Amino acid sequence: MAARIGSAAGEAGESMNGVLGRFSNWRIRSLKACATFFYALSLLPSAFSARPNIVFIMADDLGYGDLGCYGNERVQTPHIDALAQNGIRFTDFHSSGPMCTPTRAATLTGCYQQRFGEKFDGAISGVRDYHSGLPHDAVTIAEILKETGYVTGCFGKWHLGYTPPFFPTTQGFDVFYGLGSGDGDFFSHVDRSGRLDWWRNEEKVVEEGYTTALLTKRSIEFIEANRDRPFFLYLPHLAIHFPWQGPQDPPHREVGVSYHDDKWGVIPDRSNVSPHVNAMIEAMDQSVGEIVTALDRHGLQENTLIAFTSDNGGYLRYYGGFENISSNGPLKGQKGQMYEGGHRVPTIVSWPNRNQADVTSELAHSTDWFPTFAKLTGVSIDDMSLDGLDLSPLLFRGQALPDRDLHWRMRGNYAVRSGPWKLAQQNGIRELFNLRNDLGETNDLSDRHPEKLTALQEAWEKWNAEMNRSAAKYE
Ligand SMILES: [Ca+2]
Repeated sequence: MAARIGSAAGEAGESMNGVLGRFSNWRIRSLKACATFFYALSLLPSAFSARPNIVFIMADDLGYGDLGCYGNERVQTPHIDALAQNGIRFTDFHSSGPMCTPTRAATLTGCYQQRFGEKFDGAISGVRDYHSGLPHDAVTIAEILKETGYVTGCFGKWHLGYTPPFFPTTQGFDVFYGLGSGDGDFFSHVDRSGRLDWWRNEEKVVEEGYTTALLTKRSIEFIEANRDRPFFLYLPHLAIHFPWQGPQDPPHREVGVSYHDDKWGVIPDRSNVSPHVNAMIEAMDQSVGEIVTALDRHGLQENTLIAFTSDNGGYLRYYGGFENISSNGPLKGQKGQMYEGGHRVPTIVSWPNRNQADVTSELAHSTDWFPTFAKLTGVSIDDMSLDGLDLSPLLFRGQALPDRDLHWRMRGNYAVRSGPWKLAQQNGIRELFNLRNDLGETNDLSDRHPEKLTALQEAWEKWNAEMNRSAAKYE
């Protein structure tokens, strides 16, 4: 079944490549001038009817152990678990950064975020970076899908620019609904700096409702409005980022007040944040269930790939006495760190009858989404230089992925992964681990394997130099 379906996806690709091949040397940006032509092209049903819809759900700060299908017994996630049961669940998938902005930049561009400058090592700030964002000449997966006939929508947390013109609408999305910043009150939609941060395209809107529910409602409206044409739905939930507010928790923020020192919500018992977080997870799971139901209601499940991932690992604790927040399962460390708990994330890909249910230990990464979605939708990216790998041979034919090294860097901390080996430098302490028998990164092997340590350090420095060269034009 998987091979036949892989072939079906390939057929869609061939028909598209036949159409698009003539333009393979064009810069994606120059294709914008041909929008009218491509719109006309998109009306040709025979060439496009087989192109799958993509629903790409990204949770925020969801840890490796925060879902039932990843071993969590304190929280109920039946809808996400069902996705995993029918799809492919990754056990070795990594966010490109241990924080929000970096992973989003890499996910949407297929390139390491460091290529866009050191600013993208960590989260862009609503104080320091309010009037900047992802460079406009970065090419996003939304742009290439939009320009080849997809309708594209971003419903959720952007965090690649706080305000227009650094919004999704200038990065390939036909529609944007949600928040520009890194966190907002789930009820009042006020950001950390005390600004109303709730948008429809490039206009601020006042709207009541719980963020997760609002994003779900608008996403379903988008699915329904575009059920007869290929769509790309990017749903980057704010959940489970702070403020830690479940649907039954109270609003916290008001316009005009700074929350930089009070950003967590109303948490009566700081030693146990998990009841709030678990309610947020369960609301997000409910959202996944509603999305799947909507697809089913319109007969779209057979032609829709759903991907679910997280932008970084979970917080276990936070300064100010907050404890017992997320779960990273057996992993060491948390959001913001170079240990596995910072960047190994839950990830599921489900396409009913197209991929065989499986759990895979193949190594995969945020930058892989772009080439994977391009391949699935038949868009040639041969002339683009991307850092990610097309995952479709794994997803649809069960093939192993090629070996490759992965790299991380954030504000002086860094890591590199090569096979089972990992070098991690966190807070000036450099260690070497073998994840095959030490997933929890407890046993530093630097002294026993100095040659491996040196090799990984050299590989990382080579990568780092390449990133800095690439980023020079943005600095
Ligand atoms: Ca995050």
